[in-house]
Amino acid sequence: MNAKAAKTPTSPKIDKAEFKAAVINHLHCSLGTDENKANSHAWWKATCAAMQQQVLEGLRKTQKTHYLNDTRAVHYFSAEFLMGRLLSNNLQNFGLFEVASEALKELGVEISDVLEEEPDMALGNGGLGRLAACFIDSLATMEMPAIGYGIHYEHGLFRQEIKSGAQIERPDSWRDYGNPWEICRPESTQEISLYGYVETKYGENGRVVKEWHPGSIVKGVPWDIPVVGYEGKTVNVLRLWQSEASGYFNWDVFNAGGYVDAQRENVQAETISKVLYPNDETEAGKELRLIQQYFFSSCSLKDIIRRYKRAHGDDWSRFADQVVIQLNDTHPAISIPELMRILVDRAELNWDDAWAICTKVFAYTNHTLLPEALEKWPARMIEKILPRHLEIIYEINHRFMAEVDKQWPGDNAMKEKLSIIEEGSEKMVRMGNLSVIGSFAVNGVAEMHSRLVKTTLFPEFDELYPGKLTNVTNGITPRRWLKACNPGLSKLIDKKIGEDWPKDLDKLQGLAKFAKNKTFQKQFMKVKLENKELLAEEIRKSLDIEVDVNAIFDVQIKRLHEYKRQHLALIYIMALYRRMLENPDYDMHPRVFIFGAKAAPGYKLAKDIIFAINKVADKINNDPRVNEKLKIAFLPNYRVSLAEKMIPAADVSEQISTAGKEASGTGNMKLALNGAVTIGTLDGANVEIAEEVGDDNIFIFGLTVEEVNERKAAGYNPYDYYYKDAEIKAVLDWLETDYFTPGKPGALVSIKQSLLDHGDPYMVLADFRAYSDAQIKVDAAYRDKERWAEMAIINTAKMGKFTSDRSIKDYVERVWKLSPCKIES
Ligand code: 6GP
Repeated sequence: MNAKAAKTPTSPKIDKAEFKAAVINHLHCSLGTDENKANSHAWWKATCAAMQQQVLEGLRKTQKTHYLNDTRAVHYFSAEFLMGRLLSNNLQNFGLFEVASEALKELGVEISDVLEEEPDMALGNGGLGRLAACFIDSLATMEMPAIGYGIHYEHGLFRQEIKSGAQIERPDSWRDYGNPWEICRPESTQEISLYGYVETKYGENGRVVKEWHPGSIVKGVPWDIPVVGYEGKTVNVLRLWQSEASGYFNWDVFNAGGYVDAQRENVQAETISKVLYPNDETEAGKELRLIQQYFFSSCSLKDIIRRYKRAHGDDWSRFADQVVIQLNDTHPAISIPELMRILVDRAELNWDDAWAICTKVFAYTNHTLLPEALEKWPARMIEKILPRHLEIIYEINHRFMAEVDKQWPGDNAMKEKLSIIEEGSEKMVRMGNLSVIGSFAVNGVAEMHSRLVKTTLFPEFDELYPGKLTNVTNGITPRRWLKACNPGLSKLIDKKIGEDWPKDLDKLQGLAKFAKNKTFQKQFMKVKLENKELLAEEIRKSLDIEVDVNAIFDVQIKRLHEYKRQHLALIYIMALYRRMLENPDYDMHPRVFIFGAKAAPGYKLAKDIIFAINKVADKINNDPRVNEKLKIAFLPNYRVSLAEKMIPAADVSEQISTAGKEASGTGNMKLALNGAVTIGTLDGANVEIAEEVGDDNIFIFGLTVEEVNERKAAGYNPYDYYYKDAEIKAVLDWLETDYFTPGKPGALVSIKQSLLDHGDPYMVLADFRAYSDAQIKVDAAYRDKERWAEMAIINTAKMGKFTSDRSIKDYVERVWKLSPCKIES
């Protein structure tokens, strides 16, 4: 047996010959092809099937053990799970990567080609969705009873094409050729109700009984995706709901005059799980989105209750001991009134008992302070879709207002502020307030963000509920984000400090003592160079651009958003270009600025910034006066599998959001873990990264959150910078010409307008000079090869804190109060 497989006692007992036989068997018996005819896609499917055999065995054992032990479990409710590809990850986590690789080699197939066949499971937009994926990996690795609940979108995040510099969205059809990992469980189908009306009746002892007569009923069919923990002991489940029409037609509604609604909604049942909303950090306000949220919340709650009842019947007294639900942002917040409805209307608990259960079950994570991302739903819309829930929300609010009055007697302004209901021309339901009131714990995602949640977003709630608001700093799984994506560096680390680090990332500290060691520096930087060569090849294939692997690879990868300030980097690139044109001997180390970013389809300025980056790139890349030293590569369709290629090759990590705007960031952690040095503001988790690596190993620049607020309060005027800084003026004016868009002057003007006429809301101009100075320091540091190698090594060595295992440990100990459950092999 392979040495690695043998080291993990509970990993499946399968060797190369058996793996090979399994692959061949699936080629023959599942796919109806053979070794001579099979294309890469067939090899991929057969390899997945061989792997899935092992995975399902682990899943069966895990589920049985959890059932027999009647374990308390966490239920992670998230509208997004940005999983990426699973084959490489599952092989790694099972300790079967080498086995599979050698087995395939003997069959004449390269595993790397097979892995490339897998479509990304892109059921998320960005940080929030990828965090959920890292968390379920850590939960399984740490042997925690846990289940992820979400939506089985038919189309995940759109595929981005770049045509003449502009973003075009194409549908993502990740399941067109089937998904070998998922298992449909029709026996666990749930039904959910929508629309209709509420009838008030009087039951025994004059008890008021509310009966919801729904206008339509939709089926939720669960698809289970196994989640393999590292070393393959626990295999948990991600359960994703797909909507289907139930065939139910409500004659009550028909008779009450709702014929059209009843029919239409019935037809629309299947559209509920059709597509992921592509908006990152903006609430959509669309009816279908609210329905999606309710759909997966209700299906998941009913699934939890079904499982609970199997063990405990109608005895609700232990529900909160067995069940904890984490709300990933407010997207599943409708779960709170839904659980109240089930407990009060269906289980006939009295309100106080039901509320006591509810507020012991839910915990809520806030992921952003941006006002446009704080969800609010028109009360009218909720009333139409979920009439009973609106009543329940009002009742929750009514009782809560009494609590507020106790704390701040007669203070109506306070009531207005804390109310779940926002009064105005249109009554709105504030999902954030509902989440805080209905949860026993609320957390932000980095120290600084959590402090701002307490002091600026929810200060009164912090006073009312001392201790409820807390911090859990985000993390990333080192299995995917180092071990699997960067095999060169992983092997070097294994040799230097042993193989335990993927499960105990603090072990990386052991590398710090080699940071000044010349031999280790060379080895470390050799791996980096090899990774840069691979990325250079990718850039050549995808963009037909040649890049110098000795140049600094400066990487900015994240959703495109003004607050993330890709346009700050763009303006700096243009300034560099000018400097080089004015002074052909301008002294700088060659640099390649590499971008990856999707813009929300309706976010005009974000799309304009993508367009501008590509237009500036065209010009510079083809200008022989500068293109030996300066290149720009915007890689289209940024996604998890592309990140896995870009991150290992990065020298510099751009984390340049306006202070106070990026809740945490997780790309910053991934890049630093792979030896990239950060240039960044004191924002989100950058602050904690700086604490870990020390000031000498990071380039911090720009206004602090306090300074940003002071400038704003004092009346920030971007024109001051425009008129005082000749370089800023020249660059912004350049945007108005047709230099980058020949024959089309003004094609890039919206960026200038946003930075001047629209007040530069994210203080790009205020931070420009500091950013430029920091970049000059980066350049100087890079030229000192030993200094740079030392910095890169220290970055890798000091990332222990940012494993998602640590985040999960924080949640488990401080919020969820869970215990691990060992799975015997
Ligand atoms: C993101 C935050 O912007 C990012 O800073 C953080 O690292 C990530 O969540 C994980 O916590 N927020 C979102 O993606 C979002 O949609 C509503 O927030």
